[in-house]
Amino acid sequence: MSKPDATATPAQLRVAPAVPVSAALGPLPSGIDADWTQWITLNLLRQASEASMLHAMAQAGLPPDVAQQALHTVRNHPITQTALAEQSLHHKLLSVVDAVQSLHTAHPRYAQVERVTSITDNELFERFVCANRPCLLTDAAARWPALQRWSFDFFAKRFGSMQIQVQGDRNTDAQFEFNKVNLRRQVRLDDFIAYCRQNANDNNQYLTANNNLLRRPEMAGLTEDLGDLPLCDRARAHDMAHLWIGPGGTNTPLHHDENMLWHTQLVGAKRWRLWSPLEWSRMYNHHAVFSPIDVHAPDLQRYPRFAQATALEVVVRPGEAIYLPPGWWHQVSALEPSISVNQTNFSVRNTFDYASPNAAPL
Ligand SMILES: O=C(O)CCC(=O)C(=O)O
Repeated sequence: MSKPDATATPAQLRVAPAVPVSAALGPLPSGIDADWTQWITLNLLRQASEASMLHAMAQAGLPPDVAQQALHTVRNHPITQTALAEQSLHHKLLSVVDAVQSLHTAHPRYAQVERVTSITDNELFERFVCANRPCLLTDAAARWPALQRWSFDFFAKRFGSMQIQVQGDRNTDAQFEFNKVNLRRQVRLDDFIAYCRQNANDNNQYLTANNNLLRRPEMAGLTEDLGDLPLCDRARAHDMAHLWIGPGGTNTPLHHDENMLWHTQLVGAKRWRLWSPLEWSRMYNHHAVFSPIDVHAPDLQRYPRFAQATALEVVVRPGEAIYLPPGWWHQVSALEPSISVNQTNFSVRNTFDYASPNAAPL
């Protein structure tokens, strides 16, 4: 991507404070290292209250005068001032997004996920893809062989001896989805199936989309049991379908995907909670595709704007599929032991340029 030219001169910029740099800076008090400087800058940019910053610094053992002086120095630094000024453009964009979203939520049926039956490609495209709205397709898998055949018994009997990779020990890590690479565990498929059947309310182990199980040679031909979905290119289902298997009680925490997908339920039911990408300013997306908010017990002291976000909620049952447009935030809970498949093999454009910042901590 080409880079723009620099602005002409400092006089034309006019964002830094009109004080001499030496006066604005002052020395950073001892005890304030690069980590603290970054922490203060990040919190200033996130508009954290001064009181909460001073409190956190006191908790970490910094004397109050050191904390005050560090805050003053970092806030008045020309680099911070420039970042804050540039960030005001981001806030302007957010205010436009908020205005559009407040019009969307004023619709009397905004919070409902529309249920549709036998929808054509064109209808899906015009009513949901272009409008960037989710929907629930009630008869999605009605005629799929997978709906009849794919049961816990089927997987245990036919593929039971396979070693598979699941996410395990999720209960030991509050950020289990974020840290999923560390939580990879190998298990026998029949042992995992037995575990799923026995547990009605457990989030400790879950076979999620990252497993690539449907691409394993042992399961060759299995994706032929998946039938058609509107706007989907069935020939690419083998490469772009992902299996999810888990007990009741699994919790996929709040995140968004970078493309659109169908998620079809084959066994058990799941509750989906959805938030539009236009709720951006209320989702606290500080890292990659994740939000730190636990939607079951949101910390509104820390994430107060989430209280104003409007959720859509729907339960997806066997044979039904949810269409999830790109960028929609979602949290998913299994109400029962569950088997489902998601697919991204759309016959229309389904790759978007997403800058995915990784630097900031949760
Ligand atoms: O079913 C789940 O637990 C999560 C599904 C999901 O996040 C997805 O398909 O993108």
